[in-house]
Amino acid sequence: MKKLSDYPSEEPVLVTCGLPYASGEMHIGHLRTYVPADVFVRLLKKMQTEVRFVCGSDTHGTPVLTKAEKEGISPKELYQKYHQHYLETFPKLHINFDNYGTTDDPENIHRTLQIVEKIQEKGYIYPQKLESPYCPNCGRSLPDRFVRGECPYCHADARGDECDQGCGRYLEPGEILNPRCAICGSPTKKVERTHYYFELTAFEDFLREFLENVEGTKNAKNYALGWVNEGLRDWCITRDLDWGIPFPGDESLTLYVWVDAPIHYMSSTEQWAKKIGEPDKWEEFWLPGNAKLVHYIGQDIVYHHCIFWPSMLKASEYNLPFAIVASGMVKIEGHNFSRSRGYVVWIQEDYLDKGLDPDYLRYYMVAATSQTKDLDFSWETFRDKVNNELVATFGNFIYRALHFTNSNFGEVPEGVLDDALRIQIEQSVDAIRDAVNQYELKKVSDEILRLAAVGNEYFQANKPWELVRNEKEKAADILYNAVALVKALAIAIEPIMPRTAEVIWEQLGYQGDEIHQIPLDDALTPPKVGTKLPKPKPVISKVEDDLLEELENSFQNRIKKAKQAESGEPMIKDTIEFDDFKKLDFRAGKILKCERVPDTDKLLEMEVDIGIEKRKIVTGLADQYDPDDLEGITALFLVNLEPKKIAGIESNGMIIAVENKDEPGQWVPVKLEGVPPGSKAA
Ligand code: B3M
Ligand code: ZN
Repeated sequence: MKKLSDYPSEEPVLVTCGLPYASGEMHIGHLRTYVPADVFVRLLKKMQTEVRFVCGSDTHGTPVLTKAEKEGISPKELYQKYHQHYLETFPKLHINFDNYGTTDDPENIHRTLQIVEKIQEKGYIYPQKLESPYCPNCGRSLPDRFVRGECPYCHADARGDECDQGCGRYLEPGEILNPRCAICGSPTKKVERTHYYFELTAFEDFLREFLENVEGTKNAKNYALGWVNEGLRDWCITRDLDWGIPFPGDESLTLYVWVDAPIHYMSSTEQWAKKIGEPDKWEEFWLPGNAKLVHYIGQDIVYHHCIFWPSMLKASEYNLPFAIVASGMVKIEGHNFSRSRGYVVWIQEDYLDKGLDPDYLRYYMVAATSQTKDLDFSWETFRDKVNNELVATFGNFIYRALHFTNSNFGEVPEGVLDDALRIQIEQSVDAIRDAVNQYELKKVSDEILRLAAVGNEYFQANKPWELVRNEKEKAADILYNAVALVKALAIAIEPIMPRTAEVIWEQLGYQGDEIHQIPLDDALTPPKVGTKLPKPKPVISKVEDDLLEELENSFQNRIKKAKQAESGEPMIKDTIEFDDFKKLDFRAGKILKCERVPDTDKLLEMEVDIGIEKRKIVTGLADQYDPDDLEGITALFLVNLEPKKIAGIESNGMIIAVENKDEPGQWVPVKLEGVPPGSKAA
């Protein structure tokens, strides 16, 4: 049963987010979890609950190793590069962690070893022989993502440790059917060696009880209970790999990445505690006691967080998760998310670099759909959310109210808060609190929009623009109420759109960055009469059609390119903008002289009169034209191409088309006889 007394919470709360693998750039799939988690943290602060927010880069395991091999660098170099990228990109989206470390940090290695040793001591780890895949061609053993095959449960194509395209189950080493090497595609052989298992089966009863009581979203709890009821298997926690944390007991083996990754939630808290000069403070969260641990994760890692992780914590006698919030996945224009097929939106390249406001994307990620549903991203729906909700409803009310008040009074005018409006604001504050308790943040954005619509109606119904002419006092009262609503809206939107809230706060005559500390309950206190109001500007701007078209085009181009790459067809280069095309300077030039370049098959050297000057231009057309055919004719040249040395001669332009000898004045393209269509120019 859901207790509505969870938040605001007396006990401190620690919020964590699933750690991104430091093996690629941030994309919109990541934001499905990080944005709601950050919004949740800001909401708890608004509810005056003590809250900390930690995360870090996941640096071990085969995701990092396979990518490093592809890029030809060491796994450490690889993760450092992407770790830096995450460190820089999160703040750009106003996602502010109290600490963001890595799983390769000394604190994490230390904490992992402590936990594993504790579990060993308690007798829950045992050795067992295991037959696992080995590639005779590559000469290596194939843990996790190094192997692909068929899921033994649903028969979908799967990777070694996870049925990523089908039922989503975690797969034990050696379990996958028809395994083949993910690098070279060869069928695999089996090799036998001793591995170490965590006795998960001993935790079934514990897990059943834990899952009955854990808070968060139903999807996490119900999936996990289903798996426990199907019966668990013991968990192999070692891998035959030389990247990761060595297993204490047989250092030739490495701990499975899913052992040390969640432990970073703990070591990241330790890093934060050290940073603030209170090194023991992490224990307040992690020793069994009064703190609440809330894990925000993607729905694809429920097994790891609801089965492995609580069992590890239980076995090592740490605090247990209070809530697990699992978000639905992201689709792109109706397609499953896929980097390789181009169904991806990169945060830096496709969003920030286009000059789009991060707050709009935050709003979209929260408002598009409920927490546990799949979110189908498209630029079209993004534009609709911004233009119809943020601009037409929210921004419109804020601007109208502040603009009208500023130009008629220049300050917060005298008035009394209307009872009906106060009830509306109270209703919003309650709804927001309920939404937090249900981990359903879309209800927060829905509620804010509802309140903004109330504002628009209030303004429209009371016609302050008429009152101001001969009933100025009445006008003042209406605008006092409108400004009170603006204040409530600024406070309520801050967790979702922190930067926009700062701007509104300034327009209300306050210090912008103070908005982050203003409690939710202050939404019920109107601003002080007489507060000077600066001249406002609209706080949200529309996504224009041109930009939408540009975003759509670059998305479609990426998909096209991915398709071409997959089919092995030659690729068409990126579309060039018309403005770029206009930079090309084409001019007619008379070929005064033309002769073969000695010792070459194809090259002709021409002296060309382009009107302003004479130039030397080299072209590779000797197999198409006799020098005599060209001498004396006028052709079309690109004349602002940078000079290039060809066979030791500097060429200053490029021939594009020649005049038709038989019909002077008609241009014909440069003849390319015998050249197959689609052949690329150098
Ligand atoms: N690094 C990313 C994922 O599978 C993985 C999360 C670890 S959370 C402890 O989504
Ligand atoms: Zn499956």
